[in-house]
Amino acid sequence: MLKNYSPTSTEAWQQLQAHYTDLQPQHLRSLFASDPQRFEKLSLQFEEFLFDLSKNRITEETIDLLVKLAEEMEVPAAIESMFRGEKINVTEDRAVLHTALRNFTDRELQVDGEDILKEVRAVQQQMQVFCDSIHNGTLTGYTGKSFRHIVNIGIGGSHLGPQMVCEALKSYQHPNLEVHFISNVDGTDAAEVLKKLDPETTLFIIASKTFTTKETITNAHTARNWFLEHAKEQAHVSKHFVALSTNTAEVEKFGIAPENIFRFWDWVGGRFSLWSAIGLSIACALGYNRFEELLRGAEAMDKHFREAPLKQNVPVLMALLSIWYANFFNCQSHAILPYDQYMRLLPEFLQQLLMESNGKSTDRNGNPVTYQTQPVIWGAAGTNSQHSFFQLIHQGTILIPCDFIAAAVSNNPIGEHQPLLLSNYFAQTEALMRGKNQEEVRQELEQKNMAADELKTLLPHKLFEGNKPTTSIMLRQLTPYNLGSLLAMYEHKTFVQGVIWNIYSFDQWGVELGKQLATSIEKELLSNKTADHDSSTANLINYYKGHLN
Ligand code: G6Q
Repeated sequence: MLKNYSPTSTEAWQQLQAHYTDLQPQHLRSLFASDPQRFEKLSLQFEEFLFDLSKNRITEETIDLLVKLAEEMEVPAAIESMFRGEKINVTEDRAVLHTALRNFTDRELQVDGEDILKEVRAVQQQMQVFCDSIHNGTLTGYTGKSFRHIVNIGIGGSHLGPQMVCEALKSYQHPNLEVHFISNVDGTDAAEVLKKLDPETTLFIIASKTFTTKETITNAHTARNWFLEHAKEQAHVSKHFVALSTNTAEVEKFGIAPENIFRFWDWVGGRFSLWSAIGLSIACALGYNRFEELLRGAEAMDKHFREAPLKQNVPVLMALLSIWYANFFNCQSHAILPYDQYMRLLPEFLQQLLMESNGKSTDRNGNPVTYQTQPVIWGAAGTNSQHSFFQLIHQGTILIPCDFIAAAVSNNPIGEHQPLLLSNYFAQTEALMRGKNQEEVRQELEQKNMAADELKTLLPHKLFEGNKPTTSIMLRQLTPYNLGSLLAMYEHKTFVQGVIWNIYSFDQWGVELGKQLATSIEKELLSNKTADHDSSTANLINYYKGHLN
């Protein structure tokens, strides 16, 4: 079981505090200048990836102390507990085994007396047969036409992962299929997607672990009504609707036949579920073999995470860096900057993964934590983001650690685009690290023959402090396999941060209160009843009711 004590009570924490005081004033420029081996010492390779940590505000001593912190917080034992299927999701009394979904070994893995790997393989087989029959045209719509549109209806963990992966791997997509996503309960989402579809060639995938999520069930009914307006006969529904769920009873109530249900299990958390049946839209879009490559890439990272010593363990080191910035530099945000248009939804996906998992303020004893936990995750694709918010990262008053992610080989090698993209990628981390000092700005302005007065006025605005920490993650090419490894890395990083912060990463009670209130307010909106609210909420509801006609 997971250990349970505050990280602040460890010896390493105290040592890190002292070390921070020494290191904080030092500039990355001088750290590079004083150690020609800095890159070699502070970078790691994993298969086709290069993880360059050297532009972070760290030294080898920082890594040693952070690793000591991980040891004192018993991270290795926690990793084993997760892989072995112990019920580490204590508040929901569940195991956490998304790793079992990409475990291709022939060993057994028992949960509550069942070999879950056998069940996993059975569903994977069902998914493969289904995808193949869509691609080879043996599975058709009610008029005998092949499917051309796949629509995933789901929200949160049943939406963000599949959508992000489908977008990231678009260049591998089956040429005759288009994938669409409906998630928001705002009718606009469904309306805009349905407009583009032909009911005869559209397959709806209703993705919901619980099958009770209001948004998804409402969207599913809207889709079914739209479909029936065209298809007329109820019997045709079974040819166009399938479900991905752990709750077969609710799915059958909705009218989906048992053979059209792709199961998964309560030990798969929503935001960790793209590897399960929830990934059916991915498998349909790419073909099952490529979906399997994604799983195999994740499996390789799982193996590394479980076996590599902490000091060479990529997810562990990535987690420790985040702890270093959140708890010692007091950074309250972290930017994810993929220099890859296909990966532009990665920040959104990681927002849920990290913020829903570790946005907690109660420790495992049930006490309020006394230190910062998850910072805000945000970001957008480069180079677009350079032309919007990079100003603040370079010259603002807050320190924002960034992950810069790029593939060496483009999936769309057109003209000089890739060298141009990557020159920006390299330039930004270099600029953030180096900055531009007085002397450099002065020289630059003098070369432009600027008048002394003007130079004096402009100089302070052109200064760049530099010393901004970045981690560069490079991969050879964006392939299903490599994407699998990258996502698994972030999943494990998330877990390690939670272990060190002594919080439970796999529940999400914080989303419940809003849901409960929405359910009772919905009743109020659909009737003449009024309930007791604060004056703000009451007047907002009145405003809405006053504009109904
Ligand atoms: C993820 C969360 C949450 C969940 C959605 C959808 O970890 O639990 O985002 O995925 O609320 O839930 P259902 O799949 O049950 O519809």
